[in-house]
Amino acid sequence: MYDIQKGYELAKAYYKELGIDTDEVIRKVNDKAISMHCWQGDDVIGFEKNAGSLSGGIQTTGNYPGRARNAEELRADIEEVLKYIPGKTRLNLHANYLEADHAVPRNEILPEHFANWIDWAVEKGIGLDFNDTYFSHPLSEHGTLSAADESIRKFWIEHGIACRRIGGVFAEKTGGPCVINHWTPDGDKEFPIDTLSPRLRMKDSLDQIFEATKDVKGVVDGIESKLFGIGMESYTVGSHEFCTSYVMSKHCPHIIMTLDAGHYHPTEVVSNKLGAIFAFSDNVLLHVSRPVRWDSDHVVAYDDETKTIMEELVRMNRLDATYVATDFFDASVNRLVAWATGLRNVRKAMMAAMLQPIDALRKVEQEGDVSARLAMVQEYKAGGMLTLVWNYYCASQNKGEGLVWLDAIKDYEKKVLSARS
Ligand code: RNT
Ligand code: ZN
Repeated sequence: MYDIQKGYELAKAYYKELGIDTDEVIRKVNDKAISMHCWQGDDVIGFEKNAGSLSGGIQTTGNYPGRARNAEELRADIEEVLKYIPGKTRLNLHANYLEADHAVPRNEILPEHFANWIDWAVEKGIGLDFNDTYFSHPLSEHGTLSAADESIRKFWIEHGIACRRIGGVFAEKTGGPCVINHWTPDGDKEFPIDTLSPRLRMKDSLDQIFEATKDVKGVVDGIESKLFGIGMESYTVGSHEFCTSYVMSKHCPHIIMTLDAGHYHPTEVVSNKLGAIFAFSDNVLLHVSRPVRWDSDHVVAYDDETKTIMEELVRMNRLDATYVATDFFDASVNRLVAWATGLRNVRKAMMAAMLQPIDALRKVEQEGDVSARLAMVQEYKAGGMLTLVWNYYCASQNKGEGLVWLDAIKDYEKKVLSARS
C-alpha cells in the first residue's frame, strides 16, 4: 500500500486550495448516522417460529451459502461487518426479527420479544430503528392496512400499534429517536374498479395507529410509497401521491416521507424530488437502494444517483435533516460483502459531496455565470483526490482502507459462514 498519511497530506493541500477543510469533512462524514438494515443478513426471512416465505412483491434472489439462521448468527455477522463500516452506524430491525420460543401473532408482539436485540444494542452503543412487517404472512395476501375485510384490517392496525410501542421502548433504551418505517405492499395485479376505497381505508388505518399511540415518545415515522410490486403491477394503495398527501396533510413533525431509491419510474429519481419535499417538510427518511430495471434491491453502488442524492442533501444543507437508511438484499454474494460494499458506498458518496467547492459553485450561479457553473461542475465530477481522503479516513478509523476489509470478510466466511448449512 502507498503511504496513506503522505497521500492525505497531498489531498489536504489540494482541497485547501478549493477552500475545503478535509479534517472537518471527515468529522462530519463520520458523525452522520446511517441505519443499516438487518435484513441483508438473512434474505428478509426473519425469525418468527412460523415464518413463511417472502411475499409482498419483494424478492431476494441467489443462494450463496452462509445465511444467518437465527438471531445469534445475525448479530455475530453484524458485529463482524461493522468492523469494516466506518462512521456512526445504527441498526434497522424489522418486526419479524423478534425472538420468542413460540409463534407470536403479529398483533401481539411486545418489546420483550426484542429484549436480546435491545441488550445487545445498548452494550454495543448502537441505536435501533424499526419497521412494521406487513408482508410474508397469511393475512397479508389481500391487503393489510387497506384490507376490505374489517377483521384483517384490525389485525394489521393492531400490528402497527404494537410496532410504535416497541419503537418507543427502543428510543427509551438506546437513547432515540427510533425511526420507524411504515411500508405496506397492498396493491393489485390488475387495475381495480375502485381505487379510492382502499386508500380511504389505509388513511383511516394510519390515523388509528397514530391516534392509539399518541403517548409514545421518541419515535419518528416514515411513510414509504411505492410504484409497484411483483404480482401487484397495476395498482399500489400506498402510491407516491397517497403517501405524500398523507404526510403533508398531517402537519405533524414526526410523520415524514420515506423515499426509497427503487420505488419510482425508471427515469424518475429521488435526487430530483428532495428539493421539492424540503420546501414543505423538515425531515425525510431515505431508503438508499439500487433498482436494476425494477425495484430489484441491488446492493447500493457508487453510482450517479447515490452521489447526486448526497450532493443535493449537502448543497441544500439538509443532510442532518435526513434519516439515512439502507435497503437492499442480495443473496447471490457473500452477504457481509454486500453489506460492507453498500454501506461504504453510501458514506463515500457523502464524502464526495462534501469534497466539492459548494460556495464557489453557488457564487457563480448567483452571479448568473452559467458557463462557469457548467465547466466547474464537470471539473469536480472526477472526484479530485477523494480516494486519498477516503483511505486515510478508513485507516484512521481502523475500518479497512482500500480492499483490506474484503480479505478479512473472506476469512470470516472460511471460519464461520461455511460451517452453516
Ligand atoms: C419494499 C420496501 C421496504 C422493504 C423492507 C424490507 O419495497 O422498500 O422498505 O424493502 O421493509
Ligand atoms: Zn424501502
